[in-house]
Amino acid sequence: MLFVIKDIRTIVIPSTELVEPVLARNPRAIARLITRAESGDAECRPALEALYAHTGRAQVVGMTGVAGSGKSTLLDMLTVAARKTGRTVAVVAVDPSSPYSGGSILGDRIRMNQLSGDPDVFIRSMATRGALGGLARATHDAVDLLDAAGFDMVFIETVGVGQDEVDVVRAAHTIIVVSAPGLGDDIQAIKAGLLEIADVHVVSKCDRSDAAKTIKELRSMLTLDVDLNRKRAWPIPVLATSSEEAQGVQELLETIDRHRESLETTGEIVQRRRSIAETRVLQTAEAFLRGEFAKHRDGRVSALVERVMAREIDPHGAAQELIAGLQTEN
Ligand SMILES: Nc1nc2c(ncn2[C@@H]2O[C@H](COP(=O)(O)OP(=O)(O)OP(=O)(O)O)[C@@H](O)[C@H]2O)c(=O)[nH]1
Ligand SMILES: [Mg+2]
Repeated sequence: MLFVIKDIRTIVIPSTELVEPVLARNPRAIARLITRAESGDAECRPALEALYAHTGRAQVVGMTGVAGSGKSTLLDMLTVAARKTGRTVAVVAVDPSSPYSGGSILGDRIRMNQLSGDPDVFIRSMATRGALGGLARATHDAVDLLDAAGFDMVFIETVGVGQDEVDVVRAAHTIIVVSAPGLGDDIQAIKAGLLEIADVHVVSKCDRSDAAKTIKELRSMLTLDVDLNRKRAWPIPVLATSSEEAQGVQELLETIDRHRESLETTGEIVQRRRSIAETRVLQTAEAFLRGEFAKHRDGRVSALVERVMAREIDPHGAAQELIAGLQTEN
C-alpha cells in the first residue's frame, strides 16, 4: 500500500512545484526535472520557462574530443580544482557509448574519488536516444536548470563525433578540445572539425612519451591556420595535462578563467551569448517543425502531397500552406 502511495506521488508532482526546490539546489528535484526535460515532456515546459529567468550566472564550459581521449578523467580533476576555489560545480556528460542513463556509470566512478558525497557537486549523464535535435535541446535544458540552481560552473562533456555533439558544446562560454596521444590519428580533432571551435586545446595523457608529438603537431596546425589566428583576440593555447599527479589541471582551470575574463573585457561575451541564444531558438524551432511534420504526415501532409501529385499546387505552395496551417493551430 505504501508503495502505491509513493508511486502516485512520484507521478503526480507537477513540474512547476519542482521550481522552488531546484532554485534551492535540491539534488533530487534537479535530477527529476532533468529527466522530464530529457524525455521532452511538454508538461515540464512551464517549469523550465520559469527557471530560465534565473539563468545567466553560471560559467558554462564545454569539453569535447574523440572517444577515450581522457575527458572524464580530466573533468574529475578539474572539478576537484574548482571546488578548492570554493565554487560549486555541475557536470553534464553526454555519453553516446553508454547504454545507461541517469549517470549510473559516472555515478559509480565518481564514488571512488574525492568528489563523492559533496553536495556542491552534481553530475549527470544524458542519454542520447530520442528525436533528432533532441539531444542538444535536452542538454541545453539541463544546463539551464543547473545554472538556475546556482552552480557556479557547469561543465558539458561530449564526444566530438557529429553535428549534434558540436551543437551541444557550442552552447558553452569556453570550449576545450581534448586530444590524446596514441589514438591512432593525432590530428583526429582537426578531421572532426574541432580545431575551429576550440578556445583551449588540451593534450591529455602527457605522461606518455608520444604526447610531445601530438602537442607539436597541434601547435603547428594552429600556427598554420591563418584564419584562426586572425579571427581571435584570444591566442588559442595548447596545454598538456596528465591524470598522474593532476599535472596541468590547475593551469587549465586558470586558463578557463582567463578566457572568461578575456570575453568580458573584449565584450565578446555579449556576442557569444547572442549566438548561443540564436542557435538555441533556431534549433528548437527546427526540432519543433520536424516534430509537427512527423505528427501530420499521414493527415495534412499526405493530403498536400496528393494535391502536388495532381498538379493542383506546387511543392513550394504546399509547404507554405503546411506551415500556415501550423501557425493558425498554435
Ligand atoms: N596514461 C594516461 N591515461 C589516461 C589519462 N587520462 C585518462 N587516461 C586513460 O584513458 C582512458 C579513457 O579515459 P576517459 O577519461 O574515460 O576518456 P573519455 O574521453 O572521457 O572517454 P569517452 O567518454 O568514452 O569518450 C582510461 O583508460 C583512462 O584511464 C592520463 O592522463 N594518462
Ligand atoms: Mg567520458
